Formats: sequence, C-alpha cells, structure tokens
Amino acid sequence: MKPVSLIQFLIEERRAGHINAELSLLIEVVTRACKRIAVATSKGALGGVLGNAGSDNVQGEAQKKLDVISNEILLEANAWGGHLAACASEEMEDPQPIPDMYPKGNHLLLFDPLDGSSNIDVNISVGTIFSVLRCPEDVTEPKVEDFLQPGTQQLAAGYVVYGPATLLVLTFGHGTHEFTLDREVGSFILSRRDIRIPEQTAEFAINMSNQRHWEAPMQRYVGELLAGKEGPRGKDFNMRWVASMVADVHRIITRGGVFFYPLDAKIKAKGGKLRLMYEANPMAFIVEQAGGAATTGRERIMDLQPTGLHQRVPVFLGSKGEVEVATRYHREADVAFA
Ligand code: AFP
Repeated sequence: MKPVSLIQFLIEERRAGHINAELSLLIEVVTRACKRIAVATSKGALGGVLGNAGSDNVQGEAQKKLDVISNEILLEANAWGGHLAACASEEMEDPQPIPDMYPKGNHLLLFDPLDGSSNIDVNISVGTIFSVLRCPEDVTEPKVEDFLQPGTQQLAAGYVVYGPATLLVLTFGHGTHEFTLDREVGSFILSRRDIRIPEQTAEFAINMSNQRHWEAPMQRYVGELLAGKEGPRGKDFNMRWVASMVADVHRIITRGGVFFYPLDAKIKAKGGKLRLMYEANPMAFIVEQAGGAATTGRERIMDLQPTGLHQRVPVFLGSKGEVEVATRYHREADVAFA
C-alpha cells in the first residue's frame, strides 16, 4: 500500500467536505510545531532542556523547561500562520491574541503544550494535546467567553505523543486516525485509519494512591475490578498508570482499556484534576470518534457548558462498556442518596 502522508490525508478530507482549506492549513502549522517539540524533547540532558524552569504556571504548578519551550514553539508557529483569531494554553492565564502585524483567521486553538511533563526528567512519554473551535462571527479580539464552547463544537482535536515513536492521533469528527512521524523524511505518515476501541476491556488506569479519597461509587467500581473473577464482575482486570494522560489514552486507543481521573475529596474544591478545554474535551472527541465513551462519571464530557478556560472536571474515558458501568454506579448512588 502506498504510504499516505498527512498532507495527502488533509487534501482527501477537504475533497470529502469534512474540513475547509483554513482548518487544513492550521493542522499543518500545529503538527509542524509538534515536530520541533519532538526534536527538543528527544535531546534530553544533551539539550539542557531537563529540569524546572524556575517559574509556576497559571495552575500554580512548577513549570518544566520543556513546558515553556513547547508553549513558545506553538505560540510562535501559530502567530504568523494566519489561521487563528487567538489561542489559549495550559501555561497561560489568558487567551493569546494574534499580533496585529500578522493576518488573522477564523479559528480558536487550545492546547496543553506538554502533557505529563512531570515525567520528562525520567524519560517517560509525554505529549501535546490540542482542540480547535470556530471563532464566533464578527469577533476580532476574542475574549475568554468566546472560547467557552461545549466539546461538541470542536472542529478538530488531536494529540502528539513523544515516545519511542512520535505519533499523531487526529479527528475532524469523521473517525479517528493515527500518523507516525517518519523521522528520515520528516513527515507524518498514516499508520492507522478509522481506529476502533474495543467495547469491552479487562484493563483499567487510575492513580490508586488516591483510593482513600474517592467517592463511594468509585470505591465500589474499582473494588469489583480488583475482586476479579471471584467477584461480581466474574473476570480478572489488569491495571496500568503512566501519569501522562496522552500515553494512557494512546494505550487505550491502541488496545482498549478505561481511564479514570475521578473526583475525590482532595480535589473536590477544584472540580477535578484534568482540564476540560485542552485535556478532557479533545480526548473525549478522539475517543468517541473511535467508538469509545467519555463522561465525568455523571454527564457526557462533550455536552458540558464550560465556565472557565482552566476549568477542571472528572474524567472517565475509553472502552464504552466499562465507562457505562462506572457512570451507572455514580448515577445510581446519586439517586439513592438524593
Ligand atoms: P503534568 O502535566 O503536571 O505531569 O500532569 C499530568 C496530568 O495532567 C495527566 O497527564 C495525568 O493523567 C495526570 O496529571 C497524572 O496525575 P497524578 O500525578 O495524580 O498521577
């Protein structure tokens, strides 16, 4: 089979009427920037890019040098690209306008420039997660409220995982597709088209160290998984936790599984750990387009009306069968204790 490059794939998507020329060019700009981030992360200590940057981000978290470098690479590339009205990042409090000297476009871009960065110094896979929205008509200086659109309004979502191979996973709402970076040629090549996540799975991902803080329905659900075939679920389950959402989600996109970052007493006041606009929404779009499901434990993530740029939500995503069981346990508990 003749290899299909990302550029060819984007042309096919345009001919199919799934995307317009501007969105196609925007994805080219974002993925080109991710190739530069792949080079930066692969240098490790030799590039002097490991360790802390000595500053905190808007979430009050210590920034890694590569958080800052990745953020700057994406900002710079998208500033002159001409396809954006503005962008927003995990690393910045407010939306970043496009400098007046550059042409503006009709799209809004949100991104987590380097997800899992606390793993970078120990050489575990990290990634970039992005989501694209339409800029509301007649808005030339987008404000925060212009970004606060439900996940169902996403025009595109994707992530690039910087691991043994550099992989791009992308959706425009017409299936989810994977591309592998051919480092010799410097191009992303289609490696899996129309990915399907198995509905059933025997593999779950959660940070078990938070167990004592979980709500009762989460205790019940995970307790049953751990009880294995002698328990009410009648089968054994295995566990994985990389603590890089991109790596955990990519495993699920590849062989099925279910991922949880539930609400717990420690993070209840914040509403969750993971961010809705540039982690949960893009991953939910990608997973749903691959036949999986994504909820907060109570609601479909992509139906949520966002209230803040850095809003946090609980995340249950992956193989439909297990997301439905865990969500049902939470809804039943809410009814029982209502
Ligand atoms: P960092 O980007 O600060 O490393 O956080 C990674 C993350 O947002 C997500 O990628 C992981 O799934 C989750 O946090 C890991 O959380 P724990 O540190 O609680 O395991």
